[in-house]
Amino acid sequence: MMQASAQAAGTRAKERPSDALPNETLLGWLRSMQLIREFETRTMQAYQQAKIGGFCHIYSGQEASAVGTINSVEHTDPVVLAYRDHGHALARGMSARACMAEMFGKAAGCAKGKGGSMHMFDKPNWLFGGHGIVGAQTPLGAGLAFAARYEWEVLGTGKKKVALCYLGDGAIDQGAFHEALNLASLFGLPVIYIIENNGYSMGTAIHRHTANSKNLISRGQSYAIKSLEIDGFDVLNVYDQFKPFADECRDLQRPGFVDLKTYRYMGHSMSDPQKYRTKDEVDGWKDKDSIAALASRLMAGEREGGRGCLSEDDWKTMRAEIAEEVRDSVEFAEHAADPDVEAELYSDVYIHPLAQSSPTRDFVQGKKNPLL
Ligand SMILES: Cc1ncc(C[n+]2csc(CCOP(=O)(O)OP(=O)(O)O)c2C)c(N)n1
Ligand SMILES: [Mg+2]
Repeated sequence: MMQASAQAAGTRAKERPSDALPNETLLGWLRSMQLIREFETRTMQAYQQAKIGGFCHIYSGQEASAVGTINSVEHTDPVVLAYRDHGHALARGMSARACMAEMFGKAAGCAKGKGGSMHMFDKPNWLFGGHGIVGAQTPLGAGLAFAARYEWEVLGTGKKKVALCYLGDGAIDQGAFHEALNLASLFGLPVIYIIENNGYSMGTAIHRHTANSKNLISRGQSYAIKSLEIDGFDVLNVYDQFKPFADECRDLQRPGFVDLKTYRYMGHSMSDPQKYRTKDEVDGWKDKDSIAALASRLMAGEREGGRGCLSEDDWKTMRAEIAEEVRDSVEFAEHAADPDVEAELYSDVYIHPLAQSSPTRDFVQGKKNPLL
């Protein structure tokens, strides 16, 4: 009897999508999460030294969210973000140099230094920006999905894609978000709204800023959108739950809604005295830190459910290499050239979307919406 249930458990465990991933992939994820953590630590230092201006929001603690979800989709699937965006940019493949230079306002930044911390745009990596207006990216997520489906289904020029639109728990009561959800459901737009639910909107806890806060997925369900809750602090769990969900949204060309529960270790932004939470609360989350947890899993032998593919020394070396990569990015950003104001001030600001022959122009000029 015991044997049978152990066997059943073994079979179940083998069914997790992450079990099929090679060690190299998981080591890559560990590297990616540690890169984000180290990058954010250096960013805070540079900010405190007044080398970075404007608002700046640190992602430390939330790494498993970006790494687990972005690695569940393809590189050409569009991604659009809120302002806490450095981690996603790095997870998507932006170099530490391009990301840091952007924050320093330098021409070598991903957006030529015009965007800064909150606006990580990166065309080669299909990153359609961080956005500082809470909820502003949610209609853009619907638009990106509309464009992708239009290209695949109507123009026959693309492949089936799924767009990822990230937002915080503080953005779900914005009107624009509900308008976007409504259209996504009506038109069958392949966009997944990922609520990175870190429990706070600035200094206001979720139960104080949103109604029915323990049941966020009811927001998606009320628009007949398939919705899922994920423990977002364990990167393998994020992948195991999110990968099949994203595959289905892509296959069926339908939207999705995810309440991904996570936590930020640092204040809301670089100027936050954090009077709204206790040190014990923060420490409680740090005790189950996603990076430490993945490292232990990769170190543990197969008998303990691990991979046995990482030694203490390997981990030390990996952290040292990453520290060097990030140190180099700061040095690079410091010495990089400022943008040429004359040439750049008004470039890349507006384009006339209807100026050229485009699907948008055809659509706006009165052709019937083919997705309806
Ligand atoms: C439309 C709008 N209202 C208010 C703000 C001010 N504001 C900036 S961040 C923020 C909190 C958003 O919290 P959440 O969406 O949970 O994201 P998190 O910071 O936790 O990642 C607010 C209210 C804003 N930027 N835009
Ligand atoms: Mg939040």
